[in-house]
Amino acid sequence: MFDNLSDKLEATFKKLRGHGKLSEKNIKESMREVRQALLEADVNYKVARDFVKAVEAKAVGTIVTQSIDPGQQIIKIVHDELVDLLGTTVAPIAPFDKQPVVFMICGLQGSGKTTLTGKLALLAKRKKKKALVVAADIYRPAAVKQLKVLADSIEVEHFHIENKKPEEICKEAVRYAEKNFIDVVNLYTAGRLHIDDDLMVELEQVKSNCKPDEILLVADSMTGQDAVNVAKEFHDRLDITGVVLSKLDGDARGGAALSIRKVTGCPIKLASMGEKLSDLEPFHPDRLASRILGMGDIVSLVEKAQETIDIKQAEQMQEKLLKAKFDFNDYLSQMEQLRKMGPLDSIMGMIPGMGKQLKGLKIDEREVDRMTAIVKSMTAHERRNPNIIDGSRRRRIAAGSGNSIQAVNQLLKQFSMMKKMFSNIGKKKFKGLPGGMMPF
Ligand SMILES: Nc1nc2c(ncn2[C@@H]2O[C@H](COP(=O)(O)OP(=O)(O)OP(=O)(O)O)[C@@H](O)[C@H]2O)c(=O)[nH]1
Ligand SMILES: [Mg+2]
Repeated sequence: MFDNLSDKLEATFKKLRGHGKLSEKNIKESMREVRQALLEADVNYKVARDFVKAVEAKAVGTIVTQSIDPGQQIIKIVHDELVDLLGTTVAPIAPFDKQPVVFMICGLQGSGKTTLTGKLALLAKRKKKKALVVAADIYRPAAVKQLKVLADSIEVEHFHIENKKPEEICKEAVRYAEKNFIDVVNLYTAGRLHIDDDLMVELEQVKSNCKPDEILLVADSMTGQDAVNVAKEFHDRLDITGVVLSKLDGDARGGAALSIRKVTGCPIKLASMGEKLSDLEPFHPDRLASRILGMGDIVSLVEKAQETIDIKQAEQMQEKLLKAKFDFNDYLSQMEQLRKMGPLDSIMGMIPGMGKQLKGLKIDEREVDRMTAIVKSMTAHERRNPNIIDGSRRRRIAAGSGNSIQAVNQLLKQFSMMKKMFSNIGKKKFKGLPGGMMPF
């Protein structure tokens, strides 16, 4: 999903990481690239322009503050703006709390209306509600049949009347639902290839006859800005209550998703993520933003790091690590910093590029406790000069910390290996780690 956009943004942020600090110049350059990436993803040009302006203003504002890493700082700002663009919070659909709740489903031909009608019916069914699907497309008998097959497959009641107008079919359907204790009515309306006045008049009549609780427009996210224009016109005529983005599982470029709310002012409520009827999700602006940025939970990591890590100290630590000058005192303070941030394995999973490698790997906190105890049994002199720790010192440390000599040996071995590793690794490799965290 949105792969091209993700790649472009990632390349921009990577470049920024190469700079030591944010400056107006490198922010401007990056923002030009971000704007280009958005336009290539078919985002509405005004939306792209305003977006970049907002990010730039915020980024310039952070120049003066000490940043953890310029790339990450910008990612955080871009992420927040993306969330804002996509709607900030989840916009829920009408609850199934009265008899009947009426959903009107509209959209152009092929947008995914039939599929969504089935998905909503299945959702209701799973919540132990009685659902009804109503075929109000009188132009194509095949459409009525298709919906009937779908309804049968999930054992949901199907409603249609021959030789009646769509607005009459819908009105009858709601009346039927009221009499038969049906909880959720899904009105499937006809689509057109293009928006035309006849269609809009028909839909307006359905609306006025049925007073739907929700008028959902299905917008095909593969069609980019066309979907946005369609949504705008539907909204102008029908005052739709929500957009459903369909085919978000495909290789959509992102334009529709990123522009539609800003341009129409109408919330995206649901995301249709596949052809299967169970592939329906509430639309989460924050999750989509994270996915676009391909950064896993980097945002929460930066937030956590900002809250808990002493930046200056972390930077000094990074220096020491890379010069392989760190000792057991540094080791202890790193452990403390990490601990402040929460469970270690969740932290590791949040580090970009580490998530995948460490999937399934659990860091044993007891192991960390043990190592900490061993270090604490060392004298100050030993901590600063690990190479003086000979056999008798090892025995003393083991006894003092309640561990075996093997455990002490193991820690010392790991420590010296880590030191060696750091002296071999160029500074570049660990630029991305927030606050010079120890990558174990
Ligand atoms: N991958 C994917 N395919 C979808 C999704 N939603 C719908 N489709 C497919 O898109 C095609 C059109 O979907 P329909 O639900 O028939 O669309 P419609 O708006 O009812 O189309 P018409 O009745 O022809 O106007 C079908 O092949 C669906 O299987 C989705 O979220 N993901
Ligand atoms: Mg259909």
